[in-house]
Amino acid sequence: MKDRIEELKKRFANELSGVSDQKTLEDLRLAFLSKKGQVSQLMQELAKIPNEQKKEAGALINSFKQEVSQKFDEKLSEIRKMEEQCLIDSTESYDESLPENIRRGSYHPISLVQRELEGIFESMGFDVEDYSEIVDDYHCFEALNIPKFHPARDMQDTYYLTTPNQLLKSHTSAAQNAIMYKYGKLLKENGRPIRAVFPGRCFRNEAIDACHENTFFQMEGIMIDKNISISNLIYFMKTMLSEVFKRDVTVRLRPGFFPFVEPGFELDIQCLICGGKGCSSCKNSGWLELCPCGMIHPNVLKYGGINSEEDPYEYTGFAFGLGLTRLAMMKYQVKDIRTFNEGDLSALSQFISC
Ligand code: FA5
Repeated sequence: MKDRIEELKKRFANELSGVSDQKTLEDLRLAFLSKKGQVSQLMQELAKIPNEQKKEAGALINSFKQEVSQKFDEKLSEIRKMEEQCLIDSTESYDESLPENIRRGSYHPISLVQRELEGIFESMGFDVEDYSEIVDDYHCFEALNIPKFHPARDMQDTYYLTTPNQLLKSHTSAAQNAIMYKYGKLLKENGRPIRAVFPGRCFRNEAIDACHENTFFQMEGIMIDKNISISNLIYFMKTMLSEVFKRDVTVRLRPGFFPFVEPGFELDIQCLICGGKGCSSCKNSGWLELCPCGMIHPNVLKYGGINSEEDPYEYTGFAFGLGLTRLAMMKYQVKDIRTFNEGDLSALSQFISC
């Protein structure tokens, strides 16, 4: 048995030295260590030798088996290293000190303004909410105190789906009712004021010009608590504008009619493209409607489950509907709103470093 093992050791060493790939190595392993391999055969022979020799022979077979396994593992890692090195050697080499020439993507200017505004409002304790683009008539109009056939609907003609009662939202105010239901319980039970902004894409069947698109973005905001007044509204609007423009901008507040606020205002910004002289971007008026706002109408608070019929003024709040696309026009001095939807990369990629 001893001689036989010595002879197998030599054979294994000899064959192993000629192996240079994993497939041949696996064949060799099977030849020695599989069920029908040399080591198993030695074990079968062990049964036939005299009992007094079995102990020593068994120990020899075991040590041979361990040696074969160990050498096999060593060879395997050697081959793997070799193969890895071959792969590295065959890979195209490059000089990492060379200047790169990769065309990077960039955020759309409206996304940039949206993200900036979200950060500003978050820092003032507002939650940022998402809302769907397809809504029903109730949320887009009726919950906002605009009953069916109300003339105010004419200002927001939109696109109706073939599915009954479904339409593309014409303004982000369509989310107000859902937000009131989402946070109303916390307001009434824990006294946590509702402070939320909800940006979104809006759609209107609109005659398109330099400052009107049929698809544009708004960012709605609401704040509801006890004793919220117009002063709170003006404070948040002023803070937001000074943070966005990082310079003094001239704004004006004038009365505006929206059925879902009372009183309602139009907050206009002096056109930053022409400095107020009048141009196509501001329809030659020198001003651009940017952020209508007002105190939320008692009916809207009632439909949103905030106030009861008995006490319609228990909670009060303000709402605003910021024209995000127009804000992006003013911030980046983009003269024509259509630039944003044209998909012209040479125009849009200029905002990469903003
Ligand atoms: C509204 O949509 C109201 N929901 C806003 C509001 C919210 C009022 C809360 C009061 C309280 P308006 O239709 O004016 O209002 O649109 C708001 C802003 O969206 C406008 O000032 C303008 O900046 C922008 N906007 C409206 N229509 C377009 C359009 N076709 N293209 C680009 N921007 C538009």
